[in-house]
Amino acid sequence: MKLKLISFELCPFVKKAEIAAKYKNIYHETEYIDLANPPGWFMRISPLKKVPLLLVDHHVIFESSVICEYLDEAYPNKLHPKNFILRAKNRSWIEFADNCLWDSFFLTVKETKKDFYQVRYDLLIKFDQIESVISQESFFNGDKRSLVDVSFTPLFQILEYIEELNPVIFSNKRHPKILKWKSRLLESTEIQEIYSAELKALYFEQIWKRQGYLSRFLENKKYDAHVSKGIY
Ligand SMILES: N[C@@H](CCC(=O)N[C@@H](CS)C(=O)NCC(=O)O)C(=O)O
Repeated sequence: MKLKLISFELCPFVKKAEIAAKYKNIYHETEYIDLANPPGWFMRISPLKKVPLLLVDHHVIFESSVICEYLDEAYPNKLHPKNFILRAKNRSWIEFADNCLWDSFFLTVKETKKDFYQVRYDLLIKFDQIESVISQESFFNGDKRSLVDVSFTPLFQILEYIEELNPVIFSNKRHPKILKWKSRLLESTEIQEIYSAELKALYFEQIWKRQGYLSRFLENKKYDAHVSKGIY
């Protein structure tokens, strides 16, 4: 089977697939596209015109959570638990992680301080719910890494970048278990390899491009001359 991941470097949904492949040691090619100017072949094969796509020989698989599940089912070293109930609950929390990812996107595009803080409020309420269900051990389910851990990792990394600009998201007092879990996930060698210093610089540039409230926390002079405004 030949695997190719159609990717946009900064997309957190793509990162879910990359992380799952990395933890499971799955060899695949990657083709990066420019989402601001997507190529015709991509528009023809992507049903929702979105990344990630996983091409498995001539088959097109879309939706990041489905891609992660395919990789998990088709290759050894399972991340999903065997137990049906636990697996269903994990799927629910993966969906929940995707909802939080949208909040992290909104944090970067909301233009006013009031709107930024409203999204932050919504996200922290979601964090309260996560805090009440995560295990005290290393990973979401306990001592074994799962696709829930994979799905929350890009969210935590993006929020770390946002926190560097405006430290109002993570609180050890309100969410001590999340903070420990986040550190464990982000400190792993595999994750550090994916989130390079160059990628971090690109994230900051993207935040600048979006010209939301958050971009006020960046030194604008270094971007003004060469960065065009836009979402991607
Ligand atoms: N639910 C999708 C979301 C993917 C998604 O929104 N990808 C964004 C980039 S991060 C995209 O391709 N956007 C292109 C567009 O909306 O035109 C998934 O999990 O794969």
